[in-house]
Amino acid sequence: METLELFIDGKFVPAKSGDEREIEYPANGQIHIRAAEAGKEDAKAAIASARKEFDTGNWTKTTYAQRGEILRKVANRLIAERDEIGRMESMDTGKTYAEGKADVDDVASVFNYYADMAYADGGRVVEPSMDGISSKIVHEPVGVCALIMPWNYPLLQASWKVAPALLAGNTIIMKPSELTPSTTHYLTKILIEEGVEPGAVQLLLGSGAEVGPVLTESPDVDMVSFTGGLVTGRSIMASAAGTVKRVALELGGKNPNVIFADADMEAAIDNALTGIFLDSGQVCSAGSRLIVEESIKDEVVNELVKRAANIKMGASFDEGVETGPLISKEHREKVMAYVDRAIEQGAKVLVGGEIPEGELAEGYFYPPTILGECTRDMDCVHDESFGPVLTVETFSGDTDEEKEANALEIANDTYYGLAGAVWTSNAGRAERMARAMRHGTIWINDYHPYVAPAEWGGMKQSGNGRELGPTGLAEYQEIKHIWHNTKPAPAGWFKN
Ligand code: TXE
Repeated sequence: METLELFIDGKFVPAKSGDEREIEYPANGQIHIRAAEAGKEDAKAAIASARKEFDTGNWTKTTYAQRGEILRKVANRLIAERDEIGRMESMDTGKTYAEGKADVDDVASVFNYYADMAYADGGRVVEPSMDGISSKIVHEPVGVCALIMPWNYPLLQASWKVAPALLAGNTIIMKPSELTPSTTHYLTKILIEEGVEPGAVQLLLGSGAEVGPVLTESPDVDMVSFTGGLVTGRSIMASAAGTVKRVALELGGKNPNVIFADADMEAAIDNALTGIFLDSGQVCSAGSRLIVEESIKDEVVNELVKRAANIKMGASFDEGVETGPLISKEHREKVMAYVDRAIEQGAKVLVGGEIPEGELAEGYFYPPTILGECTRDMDCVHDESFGPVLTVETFSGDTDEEKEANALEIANDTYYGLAGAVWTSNAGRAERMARAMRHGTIWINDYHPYVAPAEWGGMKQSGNGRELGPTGLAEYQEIKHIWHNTKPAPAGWFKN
């Protein structure tokens, strides 16, 4: 069985300790590949190499145009090898093969977007209105960037960080989730083959708890960009404080999906289903909190329950499968504990909630689950389950203003602020709600789409910073002001 190696100082290498980890296919729990398990010494070697390349290597001497060309070639490779890369993604995550392949398309679009940005992103000239002075703002790389990724969209989350970080001229240390190393490992090969300086890319595989602190505490690492859980995000922010690193965090969400009675009901219900059950709910922007107008609650919930019961779970490559398992046994236990607690606190399981038996019993499957009778004091409406679990709350009001105010209050009653949606045929209401909802992305009459040119990220404890779009590039740039006096003269302040 193949073992994926680390990439340190321009070479694929085993871990110094020789340790390896077995990687499971979550649909049946079988080991399908092995990966080197990096330790602290490997992390230090990766930092030293990335530092050396940044300080004295060739990568920072390349131009934006040259780096953009490399990103374009990477995008072309991804498209050309989409089926195989999609297969790797499905094997590590258990997601359906269709989703695995669709992810690769999205990844290629991110590389293409930042390839285009090579020509769009200039500095700017400042006009100081002083004779002989030229003043300009230039964009420079931040330095050595540690990029730490989660397991739900391994390659996609990597691309949101890798493409802008490399375009800006940084050197990078990638650390995918220990559960899903394959596609980031393969991306490393592609990056090098398509022209990235070998020292500009380092790859650490294995436990974040082991190598993470080495990366986040090192004075030789200038920035950490992290996507993952809130608890880990907090600890990364705290440990980066010692060296005042730049920190970008995307930490998930508890995302409200608000449906008014005047919405297009067929579209609203269908998208509510996709919003929460796509990728078995393991999506940071999952519409996990349904907030529906009281008068249409029964109609909406009955239909959702009926359709949720018919979602076909199964292994990635099986015909007709619509959703896969959860990522791991441990993660499924967390989701089950979340549902148990919800029941304890008074929620009612309307559909799902039981681990499937029969042919799915080998994998880490958990069925689409809907919890009714949820109230705002329950943990389930505030905490992220990161599984296929939808909570239902209602709003009402005697007037339109009251209804909106009530819906809004519930939608904003969360310590997260990543994404949300509003469904209504009233354009004014849609705009009012979208502006007042405190979440980084709001969909009106839609759920889930995103595009590379539009920023992505969270308010409140969903994180800080933005990925994608021009801001996603700015995250990886230092801004420098260069003041050039072409007619130097004594300042004349001190007279003696
Ligand atoms: O994530 P972790 P976990 C949420 C979701 C899930 C919870 C925990 O609610 O149930 O997070 O998931 C690395 N220093 N999201 O435990 O630990 C780790 O190796 C540096 C939301 O799987 O956050 C992996 O590469 N790095 C989310 C990455 O952090 C550390 C996606 C994410 O793992 C580290 C996934 C440390 N001390 C889960 N400890 C989203 N925002 O989309 C771990 N890591």
